[in-house]
Amino acid sequence: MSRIAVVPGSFDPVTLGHLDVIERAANIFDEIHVVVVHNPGKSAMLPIAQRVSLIEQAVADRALPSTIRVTGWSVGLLVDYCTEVGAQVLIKGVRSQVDVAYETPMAIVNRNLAGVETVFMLPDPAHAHVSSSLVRQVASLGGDVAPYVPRAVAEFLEETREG
Ligand code: COD
Repeated sequence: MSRIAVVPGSFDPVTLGHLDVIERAANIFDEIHVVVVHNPGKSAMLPIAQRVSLIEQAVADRALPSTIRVTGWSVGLLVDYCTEVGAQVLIKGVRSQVDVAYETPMAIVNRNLAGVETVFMLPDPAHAHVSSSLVRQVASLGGDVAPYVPRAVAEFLEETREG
């Protein structure tokens, strides 16, 4: 049986921390679905389709495994997507106890809803301080985000600023 894992997130925008988790997950599971979800608790900078496109570009640029697919999901529960594609596992990167506290109730609810297990993955310490919100803030104030994001995102944010 093919083991499919979903790596969900807002990815607004995708960072080197996200990519690190995606790559590690791809080394373990047969297929990875990176799913861009709207988080109602956050006000989005980029439309979902743009976020999907930037992740696709980053995955291609870094020659990550071809078992990685990228898609958006905005029509219901995340576990509905998992059921639709036959994914048994959700993967969440956890940078700190704060992330664990935030993710744990969702993990339990997702297991109760659909039997989907959540695997917590520790990040590369080099990227553990990186977040999309930090990137958005640095970019909006004119700073250099290149150390924190894939090339495609840095170029996109630069073009957007110039435009
Ligand atoms: N290193 C490692 N991991 C990281 C890093 C980093 N530098 N930065 C972020 N991460 C992890 C986060 O901890 C998270 O696991 C994931 O990457 C995505 O992060 P974000 O910030 O892009 O996305 P979030 O936290 O806004 O995404 C939240 C979800 C949309 C995934 C969440 O709200 C969710 O699962 N929603 C599902 C909706 C649903 O079905 N709800 C009902 C049942 S709970």
